[in-house]
Amino acid sequence: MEATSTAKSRKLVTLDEYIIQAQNKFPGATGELSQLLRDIGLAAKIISREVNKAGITNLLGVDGSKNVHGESVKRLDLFADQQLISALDRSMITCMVISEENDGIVRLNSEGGKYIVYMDPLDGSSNIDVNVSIGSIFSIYMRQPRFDRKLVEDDALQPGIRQVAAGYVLYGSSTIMVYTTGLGVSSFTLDPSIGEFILSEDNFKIPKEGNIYSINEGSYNSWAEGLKKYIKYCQVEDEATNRPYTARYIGSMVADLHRTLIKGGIFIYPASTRYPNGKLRLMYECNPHSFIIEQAGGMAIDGKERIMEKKPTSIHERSPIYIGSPENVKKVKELLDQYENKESVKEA
Ligand code: FDP
Repeated sequence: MEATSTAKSRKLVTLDEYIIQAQNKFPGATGELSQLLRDIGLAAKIISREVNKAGITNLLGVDGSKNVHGESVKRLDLFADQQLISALDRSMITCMVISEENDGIVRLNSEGGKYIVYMDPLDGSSNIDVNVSIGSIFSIYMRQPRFDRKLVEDDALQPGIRQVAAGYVLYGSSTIMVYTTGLGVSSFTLDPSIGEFILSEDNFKIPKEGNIYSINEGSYNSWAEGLKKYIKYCQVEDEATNRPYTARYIGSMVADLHRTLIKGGIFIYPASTRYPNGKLRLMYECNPHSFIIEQAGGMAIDGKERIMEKKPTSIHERSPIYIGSPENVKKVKELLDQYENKESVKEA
């Protein structure tokens, strides 16, 4: 009896319906951004299907070439890149794509298209072979209104605060799409039996403080002093502040960020000797996640300044990142200011 009435009162909303309902709240909207988000949703379903059967269809493993960063390219990375680019090209709304898999900008057929899309088609790719969660990330900007000349890379160099939408798709125990257009954060779970993303959470909020810290501690020796002090702070026993915190590090940014969004705490990828500017990419890893986390009430900084206010100088640049619950980020910033913002990163 109970179950029947719950089922009746709970209307399932698909991603497409949700996007159209959201668009209807803006009478002047052209529907182009909605179309773009739906295109990404469609590509995500195709990628999800291939990720799930990658072992069987032999899409796993390295294809032999290196991407622009000298990293081995896995076949699934290439597949995801192609799917997303062709989905974006189809509706003639996007003029340019910047992808982790491509050195320069990719001009699409619609030169006059309104949007520029950054993406990491398959983030966490070193986890593909071991069946650990991976994801696709996207970040969308409006093209600046200068249609008088050919598009150049500079047109894409806009700070994160100019993003009009951003999101990720996590291919985990289920496939989840999370996005924001600046009006809160929504998440959708793919129901493979009907091939639809179904709304699972509207207006996501991150806990103000969390007791999980997430960082690759292998490079501890080369961190600056303030960060070392923060990690020690996380490990101290103190009942009143719920310490010691728990350490969790998956090694796929999307998966680590998704957990942080739900459970709170902090994810850090700092500068180190190996990666003096951090490892993660400002435009298609740090900015889109920062937009989502801020929209959920969290914070994201590079140790000194707000990630989304950083002025990019190149499309593939890297940035350190400290992102998560506001109280956790404020605490690490306090220690960074006290110690390493006054000194440079220590040698190992
Ligand atoms: P990957 O190299 O497997 O693609 O930026 C890429 C990324 O994964 C992130 O998803 C992840 O958070 C990070 O690198 C992991 O780096 P470490 O192995 O150095 O911890």
